[in-house]
Amino acid sequence: MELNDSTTDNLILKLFDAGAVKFGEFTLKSGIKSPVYFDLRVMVSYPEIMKEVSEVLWNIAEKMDAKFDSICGVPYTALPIATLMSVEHRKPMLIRRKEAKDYGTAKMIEGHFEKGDKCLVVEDIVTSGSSIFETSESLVAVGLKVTDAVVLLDRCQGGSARLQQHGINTESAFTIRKVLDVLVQHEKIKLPMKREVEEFIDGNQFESKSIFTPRKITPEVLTYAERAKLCKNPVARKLLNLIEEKQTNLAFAADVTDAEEFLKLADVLGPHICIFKTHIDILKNFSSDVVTKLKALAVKHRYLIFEDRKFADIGGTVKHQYRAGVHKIVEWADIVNAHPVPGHGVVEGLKEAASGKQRGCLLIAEMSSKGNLATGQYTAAAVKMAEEMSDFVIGFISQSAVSAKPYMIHMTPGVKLVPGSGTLGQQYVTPQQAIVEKGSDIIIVGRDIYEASNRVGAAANYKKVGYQAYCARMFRRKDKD
Ligand code: 5BU
Repeated sequence: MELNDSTTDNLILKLFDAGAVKFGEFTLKSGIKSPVYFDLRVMVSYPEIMKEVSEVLWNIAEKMDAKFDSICGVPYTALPIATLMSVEHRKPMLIRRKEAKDYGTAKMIEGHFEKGDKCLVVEDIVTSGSSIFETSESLVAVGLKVTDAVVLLDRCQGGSARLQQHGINTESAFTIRKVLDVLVQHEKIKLPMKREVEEFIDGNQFESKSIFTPRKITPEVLTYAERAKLCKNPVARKLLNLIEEKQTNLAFAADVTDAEEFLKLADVLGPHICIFKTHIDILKNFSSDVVTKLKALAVKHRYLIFEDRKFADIGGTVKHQYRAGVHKIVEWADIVNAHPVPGHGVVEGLKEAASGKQRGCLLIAEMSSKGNLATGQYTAAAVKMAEEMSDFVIGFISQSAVSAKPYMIHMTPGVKLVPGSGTLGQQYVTPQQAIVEKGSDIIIVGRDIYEASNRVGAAANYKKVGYQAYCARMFRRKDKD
């Protein structure tokens, strides 16, 4: 939806003169090298340009006949533009936080709204469409509707088509092709540069099929209890059912070294958790009595025990490590996990050792620590291996829903109410980000609970926030039905 030519040309030239369009070699967020770069953040230094851009975007929304109750700018560049549109036309604005707020609230959207209200998304540039999509997802998660987005510049790389597939109609003031034409016409760039950029655009299209995270589909359309019915493995079934019954998707990482403290936590936190996750080898005073007591507490409070042993050897060795030695893990842990790096044998070895018992295994498909190698093809291979052995493999340790199979359970460590970096490379996301945005099923929380002055209060809060995030995901489903 281009505006009349002279208005568009003028605006493009003003943006060029302000330094918002640059030619050279630039590395984009995706890692791809681009011969052109738009930095529309510089607009904040040019009030007249800002005003003009906001008017242009408002006019586009009017021409689209978009009906909306509020406006939300994709953070950060589009925030001032949305603000101007809101003030000038007296339309309420909403702000989407990039990070959840302080302890306890985990609020992603600021401002007043009613469930079912329609919100117009405003953005400076659309490339893959993922920024608009993410903002829209956060709005939808709290009950808003998003059907329209207005953008200043479309890089013509397939973003609008992808958004359209998700029901978001996106209109731009002008395209990158228009920018090139105007700049050549006004002798700001030469023809070869125009050709180079055009070649880049043609060679860097985002496929409209591989839209965002298709895996989000599964967890979002079924409840935990509905998914329980689809599980072959009885441990997975039990876990999904008890999550729904106890209304908690919190796994507690019991990383304390004293057995007495460990058992105390297993008792007092019991009502708030679905899983008690152990690193049994860090206990300085381990005895078989500890696990006998832990098992009794797990029955009393109805949670499962997950020994985070991360097996990573050949099948024959992990079989012994699982059932023998001091800890005899197979005797008491409902769930264990393994690195897929040795190949199928690691799972086969564990499965043999668990024969005759109700046990489940998680594969580590992604890790929370900075610089870890479990990414891309490695993650994809982990998913394939798990799906091939789904009688014993019940899911993943991952940062997102890596499998679309409804019987696969995703557990995410590195969770805190305030996201950021921890010590020794640990990285944190919020429960909202893990469950709503990344489509995970269970949050794993350690130090934010055992280091709290009120441990039970902290666990109760995580229980509430984690389950609310799941409910927000389900609300979105109902909205779509
Ligand atoms: P924290 O205190 O909430 O950072 O504890 C996280 C727990 O999850 C801790 O027991 C780790 O060993 C475990 N963990 C993790 O943090 N990141 C991973 O990728 C995997 C496990 Br796998």
